[in-house]
Amino acid sequence: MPKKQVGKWSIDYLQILDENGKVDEKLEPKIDEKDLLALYRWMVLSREADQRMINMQRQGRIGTVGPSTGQEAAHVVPAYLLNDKDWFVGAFREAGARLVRGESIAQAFLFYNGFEEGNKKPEKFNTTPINIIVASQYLHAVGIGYAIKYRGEKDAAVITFGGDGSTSEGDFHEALNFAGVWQAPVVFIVQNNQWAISIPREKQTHSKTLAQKAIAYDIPGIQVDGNDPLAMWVASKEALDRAKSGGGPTLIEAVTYRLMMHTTADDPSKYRTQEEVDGWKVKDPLIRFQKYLTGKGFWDDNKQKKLEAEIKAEIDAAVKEFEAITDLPPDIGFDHVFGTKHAEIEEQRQEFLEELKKDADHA
Ligand SMILES: Cc1ncc(C[n+]2csc(CCOP(=O)(O)OP(=O)(O)O)c2C)c(N)n1
Ligand SMILES: [Mg+2]
Repeated sequence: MPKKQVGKWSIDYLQILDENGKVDEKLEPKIDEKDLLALYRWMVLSREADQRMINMQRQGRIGTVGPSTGQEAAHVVPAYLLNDKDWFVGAFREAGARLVRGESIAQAFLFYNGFEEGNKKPEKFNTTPINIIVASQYLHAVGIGYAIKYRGEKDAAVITFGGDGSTSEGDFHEALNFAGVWQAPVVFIVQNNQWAISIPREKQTHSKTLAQKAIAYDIPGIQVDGNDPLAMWVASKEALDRAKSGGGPTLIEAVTYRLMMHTTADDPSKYRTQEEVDGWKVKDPLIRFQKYLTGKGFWDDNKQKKLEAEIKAEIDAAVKEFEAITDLPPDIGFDHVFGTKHAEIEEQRQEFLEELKKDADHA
């Protein structure tokens, strides 16, 4: 008996605004000037806050930080498209998206200084805290998506984020599988920034794309230029609309690049070349977005200078606000390990406090 073909699959790639700021007019979405300028502002704010946090870490004024510089389009744009009923279930490299979702810069400083208090969410938004456990957020997202569907909530969906490395975790596949089975309203966005600490994308998987992982679960998957805000707008909007109209989940692979270190605790020059980094710098989402806005007559040098001054003042104020918080005891982290007191944790707390005292006595 001859073999029969049971299916045929392919993966599309979407780019609308290229790295030179040239737009494909046939694909260009209609976005109001107000929204375009707001998006650009969030992206610049995210970049500048990132840079300030790196400086502060180097000065010993803040703890370890994982910068999202270079990835702003991939996470700011989808977050901007969410409404108050939607859920944002992030990982740890979506700083700009969290600002869009109402978290303050001072709060981010607090979090990166080791205080769980920085994870307090604005009441207005459905947002889960920063999640460092690679890929586990996808399962939370599917659970929330399932609940939205079960309760019959209207006009609500979940957007969840992870990295290229997260796609090698079982949690990622379990989440995609059940999102497919349940047709849960979940948009999975994988920020493929080419590296998982020192592991390059090529060593992560033999697959040509990460988007094609969707095929196994029979859900739509698309590869998008993640440094192109217009392509991220179109792909995210389409996926959210599908989720909200009963069409189930989508997987978006946002192809981008981590321009800075994994966290301030590592040195990327040990595992990647400057040529590679330089090759991606010209694809920076902020540069091409600025060119696009200028071409539309919405932007000029004066506006840029004014914005930079405004943002610097905003971040300066956040630093002041953060550094004025001096009443959080250094051992407060131990309060949050379990809901109730735990003998072993209390022992560790005592040990920690004794070490601190020794340090202070030697100072
Ligand atoms: C379950 C788990 N394993 C390992 C780690 C340590 N770790 C933190 S980030 C990271 C790499 C993640 O890479 P990727 O998913 O590409 O995200 P990126 O850091 O590039 O944004 C690893 C291995 C962790 N936090 N959780
Ligand atoms: Mg990565």
